[in-house]
Amino acid sequence: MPSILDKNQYPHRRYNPLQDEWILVSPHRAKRPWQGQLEVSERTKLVEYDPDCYLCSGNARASGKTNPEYESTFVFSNDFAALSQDVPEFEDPDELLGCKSVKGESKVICFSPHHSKSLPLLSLREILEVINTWKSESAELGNRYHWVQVFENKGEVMGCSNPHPHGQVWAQNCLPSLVTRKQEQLTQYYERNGSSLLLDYVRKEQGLSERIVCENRDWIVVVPFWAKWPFETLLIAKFPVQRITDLSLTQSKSLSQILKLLTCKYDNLFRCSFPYSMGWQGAPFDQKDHPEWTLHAHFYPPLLRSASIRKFMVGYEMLAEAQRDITPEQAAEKLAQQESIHYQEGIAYSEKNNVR
Ligand code: H2U
Repeated sequence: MPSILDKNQYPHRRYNPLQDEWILVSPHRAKRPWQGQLEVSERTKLVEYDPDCYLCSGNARASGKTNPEYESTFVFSNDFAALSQDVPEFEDPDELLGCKSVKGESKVICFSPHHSKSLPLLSLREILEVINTWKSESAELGNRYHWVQVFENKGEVMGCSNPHPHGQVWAQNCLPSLVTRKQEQLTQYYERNGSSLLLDYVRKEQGLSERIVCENRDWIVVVPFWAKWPFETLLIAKFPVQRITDLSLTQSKSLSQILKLLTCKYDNLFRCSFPYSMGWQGAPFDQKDHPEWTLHAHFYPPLLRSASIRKFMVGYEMLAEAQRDITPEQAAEKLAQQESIHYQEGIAYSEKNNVR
């Protein structure tokens, strides 16, 4: 048995220690020429206000309620919330038809009044306002609920219902399934090693320098070793911090920088407003110390080869296990190579300065 496997040549499985699952990597399939066509980089008109948008400032929502004339971020209770505070206690432990009640809340967070400015097009100050809203909503909901999930669905392809940049926050009184598994994995690692799995992982990635997309003093972005989605990334705090509510102003500022950089690179990769689902995960809000946790965000983008060619998790993935062709190392290299200036802002610069 060789001591090293050429991971660019042979199919192999990689272990995801956060979810205790395996991912099939088939690098030989990615050897076919890269034909990821670049879409024509037309400058999309960034409409500032859409009179028909449910989320724009001053407009009426689907529920008939009217949004205030907001000037920064704006949070409201989801008019069609998936979770409710008003649910009677119930549990049926039936082995085959198990069921129990859940209490919670869902809110929508508009990132700014500008109808078309997604995260990479917002200024650092505006991104900081989004981060501060994530923090304050997490703190408020964390007083009442065990789990607070901040997330953003971006782009129609990810089921996002409205182009006005927005995210959501859902909170519930028990840990959701994927989080329960992550909690178990982090706890077991901490009990075995006396350290945080993710901080140890950061050190390993820094030592290898194979999957780093970008980093600054406080944050690092990697395509994780076990990534399922072609350009999936993990944004991890490089310092011990368990919850988003514990970030200092400086750490939030450096987060705004890395968020802008990562999302610019994403948009530049295929010259489109890069779709994804992203979300923050940190320790549960149960008033306990959780040294096993390190605050992090997952980005799950569906695109594979161009703005219009996506990866589908079907067939083998639905029945057996996730599979990818392009290796995480190749994906990280492609992302790392992208310019840090957004292509739309680059075009604006050339137009202004007569550069062709
Ligand atoms: P997406 O992030 O997936 O686009 O979801 C937006 C949420 O906004 C969605 O859950 C809510 C929908 O219920 N919404 C309102 O609460 N009021 C509206 O007027 C439009 C959309």
